[in-house]
Amino acid sequence: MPIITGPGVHDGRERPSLAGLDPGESAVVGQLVGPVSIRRRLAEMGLVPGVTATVERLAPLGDPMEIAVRGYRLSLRRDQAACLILGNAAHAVQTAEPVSSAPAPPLPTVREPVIALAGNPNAGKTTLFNAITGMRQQVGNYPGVTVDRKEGLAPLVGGRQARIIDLPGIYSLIPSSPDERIAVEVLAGLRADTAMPDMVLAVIDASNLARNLLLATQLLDTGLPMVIALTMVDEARARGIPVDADGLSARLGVPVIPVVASTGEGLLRLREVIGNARSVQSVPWSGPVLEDHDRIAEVVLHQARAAGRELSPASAKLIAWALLGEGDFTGVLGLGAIEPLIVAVAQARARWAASGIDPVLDDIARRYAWIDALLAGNAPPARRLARDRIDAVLLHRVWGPAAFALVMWGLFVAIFTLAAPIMDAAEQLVLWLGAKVGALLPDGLISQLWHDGIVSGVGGVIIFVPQIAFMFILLAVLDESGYLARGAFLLDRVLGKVGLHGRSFVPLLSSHACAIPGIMAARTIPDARERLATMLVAPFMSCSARLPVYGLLIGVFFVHLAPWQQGTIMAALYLGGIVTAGLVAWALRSTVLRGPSSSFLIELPPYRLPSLGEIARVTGRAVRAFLVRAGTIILAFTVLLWAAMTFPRLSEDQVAAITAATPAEQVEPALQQASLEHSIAGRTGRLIEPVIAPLGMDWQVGIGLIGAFAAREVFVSTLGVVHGVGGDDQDTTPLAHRMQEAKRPDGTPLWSPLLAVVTLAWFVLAMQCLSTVAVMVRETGGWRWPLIQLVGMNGLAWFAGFLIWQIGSRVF
Ligand SMILES: Nc1nc2c(ncn2[C@@H]2O[C@H](COP(=O)(O)OP(=O)(O)OP(=O)(O)O)[C@@H](O)[C@H]2O)c(=O)[nH]1
Ligand SMILES: [Mg+2]
Repeated sequence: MPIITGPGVHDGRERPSLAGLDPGESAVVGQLVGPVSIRRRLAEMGLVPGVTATVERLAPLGDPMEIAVRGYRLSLRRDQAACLILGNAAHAVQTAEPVSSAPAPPLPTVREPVIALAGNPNAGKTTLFNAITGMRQQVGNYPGVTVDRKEGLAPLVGGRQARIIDLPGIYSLIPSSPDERIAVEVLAGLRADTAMPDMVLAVIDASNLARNLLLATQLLDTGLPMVIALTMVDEARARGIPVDADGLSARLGVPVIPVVASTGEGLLRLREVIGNARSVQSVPWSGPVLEDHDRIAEVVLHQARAAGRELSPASAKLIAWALLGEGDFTGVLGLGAIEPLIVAVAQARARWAASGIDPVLDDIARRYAWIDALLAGNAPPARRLARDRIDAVLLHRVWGPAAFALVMWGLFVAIFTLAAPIMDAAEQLVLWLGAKVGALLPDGLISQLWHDGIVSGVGGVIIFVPQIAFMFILLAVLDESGYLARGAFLLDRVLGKVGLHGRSFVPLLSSHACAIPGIMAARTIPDARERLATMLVAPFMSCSARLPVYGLLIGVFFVHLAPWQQGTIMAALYLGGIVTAGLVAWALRSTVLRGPSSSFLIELPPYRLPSLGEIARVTGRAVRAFLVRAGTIILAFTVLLWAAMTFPRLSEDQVAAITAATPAEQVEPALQQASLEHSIAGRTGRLIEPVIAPLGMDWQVGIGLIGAFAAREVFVSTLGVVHGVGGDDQDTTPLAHRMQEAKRPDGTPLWSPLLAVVTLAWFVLAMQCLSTVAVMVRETGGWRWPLIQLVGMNGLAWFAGFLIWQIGSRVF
């Protein structure tokens, strides 16, 4: 279908655009040009003709740029800013005629009513969701934290309950990325996993009213019963922005309740009012485009009915919007013969073309004109707060990147140095407890399992809790402060060079905690190829499951270094993953995933003081998850591996033969070695030894590598068992010492710093996590890319290990 580009088609002459302004300069937008998807998003963000925008600063590499518009900050690339032609626009002048509405039908009583939370990204939806449902979903101060629908129950007045659905943030009802699509599909009742909402609780950020109200006008158009929760009123007050909920309610035709979800203010009122939702009868911003929308919605309803499906008028409207916005919901609907729909859409487009209407701008500009009229008079320029000035340093041309490097390096050094003393204490505690409990156990297999399997294995993993906790505390501070969006701004150019996207920053950074949420966060990337490339390289980021492995090997082989030096090695490992990810992304994007880079628009939210409660919750959740992992999967595999390393046992004849053939003082180690080799695990290790021998690894390390496929931490617990099996039951030497004493058959030490480096390289690069594979299958909709990723990453890990060992063992 042809795309109507409207009156703003570039005429070839250079016209001054926003891209040409210097920092500090302001100008009025006169016209929007360029591809329809970019024009639409710019307009949705409030950049319609007649609006004044100020260039705040350029990113250190000259691109993207940060602008201030309608009282908030937006980062966009210069080629997008070039779509904003400057000039004096004759824009529609509106009066703020009120919306006419009527009480919505009462919420259903035979079942739980379904209430969807819809609003702009970062408007506080999840904070509100958590406050009314008592759940603990992740919140964070950047747009795009929630990328999936989440359900919870909330009490209504009168003892009933409602099913509340938290959604990803949307700027408009025409989605442009997978997360936004989920939100629109839920609102339209098009998802099998979610019932059609009975009403919408629109979440509107009071400190950023104009842009948030755009979505409110669209939600009202759907006719869905609605109540508005006006969030962040505390912040609006601090900035001197008036909060006139009653005035808004009178004009918007629906109840508007001011709330501060983080403190609970206004929640009681909200619960009382939820039953009084209203739906719209007619709207004052209607124009030719909206009228055509309604006409097409009629056709959709009719088509659906013909195909034997009863749609609600709201769904039909949302589908009509999607159709006009180049989205395609007909596949989901299974509408069968959709010819009448195609005709209706084509006719509407022809009408707009004939009368010179740009469908995108016409509709959005009408809405903004109404909103501007509504806010006129009560919108003094928002007061800047002291914290708004932090960006002068953090986004500075020179200090910005320096601060970024310092923040990232500091993150890893802090994890290492702050956690070290606590870890030492934890290790002592584990050994002490192990010995105390062990003393109560009868000698024999049970005692062996306790010491070699559980204390060395699981205990060896658990002592890394402090590091995991520090990692999550620091990441939560970054999340909550608003710095992450700045990271995307600073790195967009660099990421663009390797074919990724500024928005890849958050998925990649959060993959340092765990690749699974990281891969899901890639849903906020609009372009399919950029998104896939981001997901494919995300597991190169060192996740927290690698921490115990890094920590163990650094602690054993670089123990003579100062803590800050050990922290730097740790940072280098993380950096190794990041650099590899960049190279692989670049290779993918210049071959199989070749394609243009998409647009990059991200809101830079105001800095917020991280709430201690939230940090404690995030960290608590991570530590609990780690302990649960240690107590379940790691424990189970450790025990399994212990059994595999213990059985079958040597026969008495074999023991006698070895005893006879070995000098008396070496009988004990020789027996240990022989029994391990004789076990199932030993034989399996032997089986894979030829594959890993070129990497300097022997079968004992091989057992660990196999264990790591269950969970990476199992490597540590397996080594604990490998180097502990058959030892003295009361042996309480830490794993580190036992590793240093382990020998190869020729009597040379098994572990050397070089082998440690090879193993570290393996863990940086290898894809060992089956849960990540499962998430990749879900997110990419098939097995192809996950398999390519699995084989590719492990191949790369092997090759890197091979090079390091072969070169290293010749040089040293
Ligand atoms: N001052 C203040 N901050 C709030 C309020 N509600 C939420 N926040 C903060 O605003 C930020 C965004 O909150 P979220 O609840 O994650 O926003 P969201 O709408 O779910 O965002 P997405 O999931 O990205 O769409 C977080 O830093 C919250 O702590 C509020 O009423 N007042
Ligand atoms: Mg959210």
